Amino acid sequence: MSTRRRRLARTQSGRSRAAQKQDRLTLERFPTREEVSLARAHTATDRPERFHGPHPMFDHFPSREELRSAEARLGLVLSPNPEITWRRFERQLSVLRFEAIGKGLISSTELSRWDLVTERVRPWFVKLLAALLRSRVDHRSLSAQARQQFNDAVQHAHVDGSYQGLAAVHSDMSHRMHSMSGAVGTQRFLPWHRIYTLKMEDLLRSKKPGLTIPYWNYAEDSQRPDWVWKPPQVSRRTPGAAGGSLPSKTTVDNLVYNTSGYTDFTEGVEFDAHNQVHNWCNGTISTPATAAKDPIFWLLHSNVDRMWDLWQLNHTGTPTLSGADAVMDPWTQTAGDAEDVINLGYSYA
Ligand SMILES: [Cu+2]
Repeated sequence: MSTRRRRLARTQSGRSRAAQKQDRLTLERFPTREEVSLARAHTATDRPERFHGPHPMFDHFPSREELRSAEARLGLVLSPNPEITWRRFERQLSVLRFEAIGKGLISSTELSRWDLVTERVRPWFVKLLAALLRSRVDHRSLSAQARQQFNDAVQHAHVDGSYQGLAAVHSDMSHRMHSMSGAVGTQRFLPWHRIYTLKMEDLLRSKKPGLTIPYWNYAEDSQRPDWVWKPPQVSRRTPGAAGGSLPSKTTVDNLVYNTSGYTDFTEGVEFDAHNQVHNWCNGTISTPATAAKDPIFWLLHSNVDRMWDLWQLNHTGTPTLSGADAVMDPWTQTAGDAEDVINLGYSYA
């Protein structure tokens, strides 16, 4: 035994049992062989307190969705790496290809077609996985810590003025992003607000990597999400006291599942499941020019965007826009760019 080890052993034996226990079980550095065997001899009876303490992220067993969304918010890489996952999938495809040839389902002259499809699927598959890792969740499923993260990000963006800069875009009605600007506004409402919400999410992610804007599913959740930080000068008065209403689940389900044309759908959403909600909230968020100053705006629009995404999964139909009308100014993205959330890099849980 080296002098150093002997000194260590002597020091340890002279200390209280509790202190020794602390020492050998501290994981702040790599343990020696002796420390490990000493700790092993005791693990059965006296596991250290730290293993019984609360988990830093969960106070209950998380569902798959909770775990995924926590990972996405924290920007952790516990989830599959999209490229590696593609390679696994590709390997499986080669097995299928081999089987298909063996069973005579495809001839060797048709193999190039198979490979073409595989090549076309690849970039979309990688995007899908990345988008699943940037998933927007129901705000009710956020932990206290996740809510704090969201509010911290909003406050940081408020301190440097970037929040106000982006919120001010909504006061410029020359962007024609509502039906109150006419027929073009009706067509632009959904794609414009999709890009707008994504710009805010990008801004907040620059403050807190991994964060996403949660949605407020107001058809099934009649509480205004007042946990969201309220900037100074923003007013929130009694919900419903100045008119407006929250849509029922039946109204929203009818819009999402039983409304076939894009124009009918977007008008239904804008008037019955958006304008009324803004007004019901009662305060800064109820006036188009100031609405985005209240950060609840983003939870409301995350939900509007989610309804469109759901509709898109069940229907065909796109905004009728061309030329400058199709450009989501002041940004360069077009209505076409805004069509698919997976293409934009996020998804809804
Ligand atoms: Cu709105």
